[in-house]
Amino acid sequence: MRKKLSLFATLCAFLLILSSCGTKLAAYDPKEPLGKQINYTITGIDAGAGIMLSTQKALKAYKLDKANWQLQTSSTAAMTSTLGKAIKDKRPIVVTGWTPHWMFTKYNLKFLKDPKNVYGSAENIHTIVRKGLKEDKPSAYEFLNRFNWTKNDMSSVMLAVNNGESPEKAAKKWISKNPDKVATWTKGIKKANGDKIKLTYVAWDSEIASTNVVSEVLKTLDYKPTIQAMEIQPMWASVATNAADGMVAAWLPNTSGIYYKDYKKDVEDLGVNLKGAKVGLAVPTYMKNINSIEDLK
Ligand code: PBE
Repeated sequence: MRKKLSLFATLCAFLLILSSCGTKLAAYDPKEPLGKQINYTITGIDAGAGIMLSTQKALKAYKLDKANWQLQTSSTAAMTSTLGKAIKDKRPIVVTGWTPHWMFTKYNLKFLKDPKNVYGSAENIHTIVRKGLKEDKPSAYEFLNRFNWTKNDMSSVMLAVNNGESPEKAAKKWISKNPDKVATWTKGIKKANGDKIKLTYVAWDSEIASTNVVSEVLKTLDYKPTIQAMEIQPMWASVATNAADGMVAAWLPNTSGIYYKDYKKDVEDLGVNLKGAKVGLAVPTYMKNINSIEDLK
């Protein structure tokens, strides 16, 4: 009798787990309203990121806030992990997405149309340095001024890191495979005799890639670079107050726009280092009937 009872209990527990998993892991159902299926939640990243501020604006502009939609703060790593798991089970999900990023290489994702243009159209990534760098470290200044690469370049470094390579090694490998491009950045520049230089960045995958490549190139110019990850606002402040020499992580005009506005008079903008980046809300392509932010309602 006891044995039978415990067997029964085990069976019940098993069924309970199964059924609770069942409701949690339901695949995307195009016939049901999307909000209900994902708890009216957009999966976001770190709080200060421009894409988070833009998404808050989008919630208002499209009146999604009135329909109980919310933006969940987390981190890039948590967001991409949640995204990967959802895609594995073909579950519905809406994320804050951007390119270049390996999520668009690894998964079939689409940006949602943004008819109210809250996220702006194409963005460029700028290099920002501290005032006085030109006089103090002319070689670094000249290289940073020349530094520019493509979405494909950046994606290939990001993908290598995502596949388990250390950012430093991935950057070194990319440099050794692209000698011509690197030469256009460094040709004729005087070596620096072990001068220290400090770059700051935010640990978004895109900026991990660019900052490590720039740091490795600085080493070939005989600099001793240090790179330090921080949150977005301190990153801008570090360059504005001369605590850091520069950064390559300014997404403009929209995504980093509010920080640019606050700090532009205290920094020097060296212009675009990558053209045609993009920011918005993204969903897996199997969510066929969701194509615009308007469709979330
Ligand atoms: N991002 C990646 C950043 C800029 C680079 C889109 C997550 C943001 O501020 O949103």
